[in-house]
Amino acid sequence: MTLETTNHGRPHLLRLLFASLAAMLLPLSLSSAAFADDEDSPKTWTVQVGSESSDQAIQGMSFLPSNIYINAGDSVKWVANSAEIHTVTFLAKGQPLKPFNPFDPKQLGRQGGTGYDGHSYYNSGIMANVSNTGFKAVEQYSLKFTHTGNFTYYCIVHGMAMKGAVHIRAAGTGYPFTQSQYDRQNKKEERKIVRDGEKQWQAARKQASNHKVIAGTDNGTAMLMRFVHHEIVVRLGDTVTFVNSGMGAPHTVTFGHEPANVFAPVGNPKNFRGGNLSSGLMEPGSKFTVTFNKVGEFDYICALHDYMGMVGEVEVRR
Ligand SMILES: [Cu+2]
Repeated sequence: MTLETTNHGRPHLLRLLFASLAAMLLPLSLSSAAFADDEDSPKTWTVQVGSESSDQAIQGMSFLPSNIYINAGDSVKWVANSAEIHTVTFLAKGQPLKPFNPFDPKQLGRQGGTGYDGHSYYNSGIMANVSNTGFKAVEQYSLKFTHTGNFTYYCIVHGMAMKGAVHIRAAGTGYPFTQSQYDRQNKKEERKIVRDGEKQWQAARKQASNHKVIAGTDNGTAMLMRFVHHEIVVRLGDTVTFVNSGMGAPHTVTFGHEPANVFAPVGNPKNFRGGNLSSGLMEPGSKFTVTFNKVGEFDYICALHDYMGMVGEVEVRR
């Protein structure tokens, strides 16, 4: 698959443009700037959904900021910030958080209105900043908040590993942070996630061999979406173990055609002679062992993350 990069860079350019415009206009508009900061006028706040390294290899399971303090009457706009899919989901009162079901339309698509009522099920649907995820993904989701209180929401793809909260106070309350303070903190968080991902990548390289492939790893926040090593060479009749050494994200090892249901295993891994073979969903900590009984070069993918570059090859020699 080719990577969709159409939108990359554009928001940044726009921000630069606005920043320079603002700098030019600033001396003329001090009074109106003060007026715009009036805490009685409703504001729209922005929360980033996910984060990633520029090559998409490292993905973050975070809402940034994870806690946002707003006033009744304000809105929150969530913006997709990664190729990895996420959701913004407020569960109904008493509704349990269940494992992600990629066939449930109530999880995949938008649910609920544009104003949060404080107790019903609201869902953004699948969010991503690219269009080749295999899902119908949206880039933005907004809700207006009129009830005061503290409301937790989840990404139902990543469950307990990825949650955030909106804290709504009475209209007119002073805000503890400005949007630019949140944004600065977000940038720090994003850099930390990339650093953590790179450390995991280095550790994976040390653990990996020609007979052991690390099929993704994560620390519950930073995820590595790569096979390590992505190219290996083995002898005819050798066995290779693929290990998901993470704690939050599932992956697959899929040779041949991508099955319609990537969650179900396909083929016999004890005797692989080319063609279709798939691990099914590899939960964190699980292994998939394949014996290669045919000479050749065999490409495989993670059916969930191939569009961000999670692909590999096994070369089998006599
Ligand atoms: Cu994967």
